[in-house]
Amino acid sequence: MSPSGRSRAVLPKPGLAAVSATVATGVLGALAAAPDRVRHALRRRYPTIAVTGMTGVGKTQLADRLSRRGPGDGTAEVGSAVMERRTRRSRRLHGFRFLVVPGDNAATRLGALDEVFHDEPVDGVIHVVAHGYATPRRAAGTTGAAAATRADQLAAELEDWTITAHRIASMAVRRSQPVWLVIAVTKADLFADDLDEVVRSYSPGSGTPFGDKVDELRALAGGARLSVDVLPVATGTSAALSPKQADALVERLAARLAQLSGHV
Ligand SMILES: Nc1nc2c(ncn2[C@@H]2O[C@H](COP(=O)(O)OP(=O)(O)OP(=O)(O)O)[C@@H](O)[C@H]2O)c(=O)[nH]1
Ligand SMILES: [Mg+2]
Repeated sequence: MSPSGRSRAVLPKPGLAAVSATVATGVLGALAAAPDRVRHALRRRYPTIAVTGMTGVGKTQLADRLSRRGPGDGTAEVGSAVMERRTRRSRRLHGFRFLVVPGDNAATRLGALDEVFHDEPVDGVIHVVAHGYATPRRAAGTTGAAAATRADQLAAELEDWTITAHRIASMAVRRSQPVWLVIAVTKADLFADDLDEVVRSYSPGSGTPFGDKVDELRALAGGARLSVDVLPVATGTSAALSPKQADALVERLAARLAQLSGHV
């Protein structure tokens, strides 16, 4: 067979290639190139959501689950090294774009926080906590096992929340439109029997150290500018939390995101 004959048959015309590239990029690709008015309309349909929380808490798994993506490759030991972008496509050209900020073991964390809270401020925030069940992780680039007790991890959650809450407050006061926050209490399969109590401990007005910081954030940002929800969720299952119950929690979170984004 003549090599030139073969290549002629396979290579598409340049015009065709350009058209299919445009189609493939679709609605989201158009976002970047569109004039302001169109960009606003598309952004309402596909709002951006920052996913924050300490390392090992379950951000990547939750974003994968919400975007109906399978679990990624084995990074379980060190965690995410860069900001991850995921899209959930829902009905009638609606959906969400998730920006998962890497946890505190990643060198890219500060830049990612600047990006979502300052450079291109997001429409909403999912802050992920896990009742001290964050998987201990060592800093990227170091070796040796990571060890931390649940008490350590609870303290680290609070420290991480203090930093993130400040970022959310300064974003909220600069914005003209309201910002929403969902505190996602994940790994609920690990404490399903105490779920209500745990959720309450992360809630405004609960009087816990975490709850006090939520109250401070609301006072700083102003109640009308910032809405706060606290919802349990799980990507894992256990004897106390069936796959069906875990699914229902994820769907309840997704339904709330749609409400907050004005999709329903
Ligand atoms: N039991 C249980 N384990 C979970 C759940 N969600 C995540 N995990 C586990 O927790 C570990 C950390 O999850 P990741 O999603 O990688 O955590 P992350 O917040 O992205 O962490 P960094 O990328 O380091 O910031 C993984 O081993 C997950 O399998 C859950 O709902 N239940
Ligand atoms: Mg991750």
